[in-house]
Amino acid sequence: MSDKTFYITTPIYYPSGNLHIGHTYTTVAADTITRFKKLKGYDAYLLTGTDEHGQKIQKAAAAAGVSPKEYVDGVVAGIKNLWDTMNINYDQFIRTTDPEHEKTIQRIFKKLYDQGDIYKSNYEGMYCTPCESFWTESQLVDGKCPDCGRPVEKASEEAYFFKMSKYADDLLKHIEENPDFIQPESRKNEMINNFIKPGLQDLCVSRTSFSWGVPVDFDPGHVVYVWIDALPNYISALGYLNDKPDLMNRYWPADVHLVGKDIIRFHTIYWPIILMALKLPLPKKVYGHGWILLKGGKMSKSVGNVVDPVTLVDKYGVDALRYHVLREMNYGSDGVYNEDLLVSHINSDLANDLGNLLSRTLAMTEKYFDGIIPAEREKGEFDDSLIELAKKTPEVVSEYMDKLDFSRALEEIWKLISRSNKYIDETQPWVLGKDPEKKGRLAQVMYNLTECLRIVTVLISSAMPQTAEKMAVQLNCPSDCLTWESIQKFGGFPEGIVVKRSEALFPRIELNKKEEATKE
Ligand code: ME8
Repeated sequence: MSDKTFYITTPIYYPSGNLHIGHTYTTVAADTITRFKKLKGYDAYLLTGTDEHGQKIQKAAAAAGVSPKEYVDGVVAGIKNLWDTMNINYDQFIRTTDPEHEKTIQRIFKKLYDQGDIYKSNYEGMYCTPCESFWTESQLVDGKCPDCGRPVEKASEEAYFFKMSKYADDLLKHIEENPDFIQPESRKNEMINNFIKPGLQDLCVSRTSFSWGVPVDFDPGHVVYVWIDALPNYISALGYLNDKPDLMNRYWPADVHLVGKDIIRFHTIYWPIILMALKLPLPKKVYGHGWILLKGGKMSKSVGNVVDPVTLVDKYGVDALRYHVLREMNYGSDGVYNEDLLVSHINSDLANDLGNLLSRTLAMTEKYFDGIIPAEREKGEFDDSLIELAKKTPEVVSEYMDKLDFSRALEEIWKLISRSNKYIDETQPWVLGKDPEKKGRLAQVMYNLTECLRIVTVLISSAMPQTAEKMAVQLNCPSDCLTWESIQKFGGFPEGIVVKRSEALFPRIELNKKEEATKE
């Protein structure tokens, strides 16, 4: 096993309804970087999962007439299917209802209580009696309960609190001394100026008004509340405070917590403070990506304006959707989802640029050389600039991948694809093919193109694993020519290989097919 480790996590999602294209983006991005790190020889570990406790779930289950556990089991099965559909190669799926997680949470709670970081007090808020829910002033809609619209009244309940303020100075110091800790940079300034510097409130970490949660074992009636149950999933999954801490020793601290900007505050303030209290090292980076927006604003389960990834995969295929979300979301900014953009990515980038490059190259190799490029080759004009680009692309892609700038990484791969297509126009193999004297030159042209396709296959394999597999089959490339090391030099496509052209990688989407998808 490699001694270079890489541990990355996604948020654990609420199983309060089916997940949408926004959750899909985060998880596809995490899967892509994990696959890329594995390609580069890292022992990479991807954790995802579900955040299953809380009043909302308890109520949804009651409304459905089932127990909370039955309710979440059903939703979680659907989420696991979604990740299979999206080709997500996670190493572990953690559920906050896993008994091991629950035990760890109880141990963490007790430890923090014993050392004086958690204390008992009263939680005050606005209470809706029919819904049995506490709300903060800011959550109210027109001064009424945001769930049912009925009046609320001031109330208080006994609760435990976590001493956040005690660690504020240490946190600020850590953030300032570790410029990579919060990414992108703009989010760092927001956290410091809007939240840490104005002063941190102690955090309410238990409730008595509902029961669907991890019980506080030394104080029956209290359940652990939200973030202190959810955030430690990143270490409970590794066996923290249980008798098998091997994964913890191997992978902690995490290299990246990948989250959306909606929860960056919890990951860069609450979570590091919990870790400081536990005397554990902090994650190396928390990366808060932007939102996928629909025309009307952020997609959300509660607003109901969601885009179902499974429908899109059925229509367009998994890699088209993976490519689209990764390409569309620029580093740190929001991206807009619409089906026209997805279709235009498929038709132009995938079918025209990539698909045509493969099919034209293989068709010509078959036509002129029965599928085997001869070893007698003659160098010529245009070769050098293509080869130069092919040689430097892997490193440039790697730099963007490490920054988690997937859009730019793909853009760099597509520069090589476009350059290869241009090389076909420049060298005009169909003209060379007519002249028996030019056989050697034609062989070199086909070799260079096939070699670029091999490099592209390796480079896209993390973002689009299924397409890379199909390309490898058509190129008939043995697996030792599909490694990261093998694309560090130009000329690794083996001699004597018979290429095998088959169906198009991405059939063009005709307008009427797209309209059918939109109608649903
Ligand atoms: O917040 N665009 O769960 P959640 C991009 N359980 N990403 C989006 C998105 C959108 N429109 N909508 C959701 C929770 N996401 C907690 C997390 S972690 C210890 C606990 C993604 O189901 C994005 O990653 O609401 C966001 O942070 C996450 O889903 C929120 O998922």
